[in-house]
Amino acid sequence: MKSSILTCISKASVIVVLLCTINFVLAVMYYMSQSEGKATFLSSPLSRARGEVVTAISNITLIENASESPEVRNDEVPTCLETALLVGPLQVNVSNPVTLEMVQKENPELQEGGRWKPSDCVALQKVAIIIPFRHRDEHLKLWLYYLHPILQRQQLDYGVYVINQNGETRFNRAKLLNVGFAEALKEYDYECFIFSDVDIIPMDDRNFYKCYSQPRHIAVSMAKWGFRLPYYQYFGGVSALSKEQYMKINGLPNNYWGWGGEDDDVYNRLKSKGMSLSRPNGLIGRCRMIRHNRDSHNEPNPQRFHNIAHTRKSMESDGINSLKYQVVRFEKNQLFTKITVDIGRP
Ligand code: UDH
Ligand code: MN
Repeated sequence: MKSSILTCISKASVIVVLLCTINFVLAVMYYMSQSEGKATFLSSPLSRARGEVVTAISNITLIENASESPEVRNDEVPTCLETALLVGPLQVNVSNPVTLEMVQKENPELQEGGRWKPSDCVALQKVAIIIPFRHRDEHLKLWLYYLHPILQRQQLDYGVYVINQNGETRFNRAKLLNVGFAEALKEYDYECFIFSDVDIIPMDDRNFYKCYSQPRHIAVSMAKWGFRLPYYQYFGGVSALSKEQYMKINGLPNNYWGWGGEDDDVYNRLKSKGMSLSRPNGLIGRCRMIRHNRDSHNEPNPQRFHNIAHTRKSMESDGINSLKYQVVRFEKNQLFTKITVDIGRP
C-alpha cells in the first residue's frame, strides 16, 4: 500500500515537471515571437512615420523652448501698458521760448516727418495729429516741445502733420483739417485723427491723444474760461475722431471761411449721426492756451450762424466727399511733416 502511494507521487511529480517544462518552452517561444513582432513593427514604414512624428514634436518643443529664450521673445512684442510711463500733471510754461534744435535734441528717437512708435511694445493706436497752420512758428515750436514727449509717454504710434494754408486768402481751419486727414492716410494706415490748434498744450499726460468709442473732446478745461467748458456743446480746440467716426459724418465742413462756427458744425454732424461726446474730467482735461492776438485774414465769419443752422442738410454734400485742394509743398523734417496747400478762396 505504502509503495503504491510512493509510485503515485513520483508519477505525479514527473507530470508536474513535464508540465512545467512545456510551460517554460511555450513561454520562451511566445516571448521570442513577441520580440520578433516588435522588431518587424519598428522597421515598418508606420514605425518610421512615428519616428518622424516624434522628431517633429521634438522639433516643435525645441522651437517652443527657443521662444522662451530672450532673442526670440522679442518677436512676440506685447501690447503697450498705456499708463506705464505717465507722470500726471505737467508744468507748462509757454513764456520760455524754445528752439527747434532744443526739441530735436530732447527727442532723438523721432523719425523723419515727426513719426514715432514704441520699440518694445505694440502701440495702443495709430494716431495722426493734424494741426491747421499759418504764420504761427513760435506756437508750433512750443507745441512740438511739449507734445512730443507726452505722445511718447502715451506710447502712441503717431505722426505730426502741420497743414499750412498757402497765400493770404481767408483762413479756413476745418478745410485744412480735412486736407490733413486725406494726406495722412496716403502715408500710413492711421486709425485715429487728432485735430489740434497749434496753441493748445495739455497740462496732464493722462489726457490721452487717442480715440474712444465716441468722438473725444480733449481740450475741455482751459484757464481762459476758468477751467471749464465755455458751453456744453463745445467741441473746439483739440478733438479726436476715429477714421470710422470721421467718415460717418462725411468729415468736417469746407465752407467756414474766417474764425468760428466750424467746431459747432462738427458737433451738429456728430449729433445728427447719433453719436455722443467722450471727455476727460475737468482736472485731467486742463490745457494751456498760448495767448495771442487775432490773426489777420481770420476775422470772425459772419455767415457762421447761418451755416450752423443748416448742418444736417449741408453735411451730406459738404465734407470729405467734396474736398478739393492742391498741394504746393510737401516737406519733412525730424519734428513734423509740413504740407503747404492751396485751398482756394471763399
Ligand atoms: N491758425 C493759424 N493761423 C492763423 C489763424 C489760425 O495757424 O492765421 C490756426 C492755429 O492752429 C490756431 C487755430 O487755427 O490755433 C485756431 O485759430 P485761433 O487761435 O485764432 O482761434 P481762437 O479761438 O481765437 O484761439 C480766438 C481769437 C483770439 C482773440 C483774442 C483777443 N484777445
Ligand atoms: Mn488760439
